Amino acid sequence: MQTTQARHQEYFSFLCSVSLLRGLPEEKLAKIVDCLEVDHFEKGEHIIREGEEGNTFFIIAKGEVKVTQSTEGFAEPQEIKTLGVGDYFGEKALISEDVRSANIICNENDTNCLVVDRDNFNQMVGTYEELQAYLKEYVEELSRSDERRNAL
Ligand code: WNU
Repeated sequence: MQTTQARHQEYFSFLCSVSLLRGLPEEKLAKIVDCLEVDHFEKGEHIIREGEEGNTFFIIAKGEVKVTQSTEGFAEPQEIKTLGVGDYFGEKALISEDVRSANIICNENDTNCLVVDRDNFNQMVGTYEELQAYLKEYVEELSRSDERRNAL
């Protein structure tokens, strides 16, 4: 069995490699590791459903997910992109204080996500202005690309 300390070290090194978090002080990253949960998913499982309320932010530690969205003129949600290790999702509902704006579906068996709840997300982002500004900008860009794509 892996010790708590080894697990801590493993996720700490992983978070250091996540580009979004570059610039956060080490003690901050260590705190995030302390309040992380790890969730496992199998191919085809919904991790996030469009229209649902959401209070969590995810970072992919292993595997792959796809992003789909209901689109005008199509019966089925349309695939927008795939995300892999080191990518993250779920920030939009937290930042825009809105429901989930797309589906996130597991695209590979044994996908692992690190999950941060709203309080910890706010602590992680809130105390770091550059990160907050970057995400806010990114979320606005997502809303514009949703419109261009005629997302419902
Ligand atoms: C997109 N439109 C919308 C992605 C992940 C992180 C960043 C892009 Cl900074 P949520 C559904 C999630 C949403 C986003 C993610 O899906 N998403 C998109 C789009 O074109 N959402 N509306 N592309 S991947 C991605 C940028 O994280 O957050 O909480 O749940 O609405």
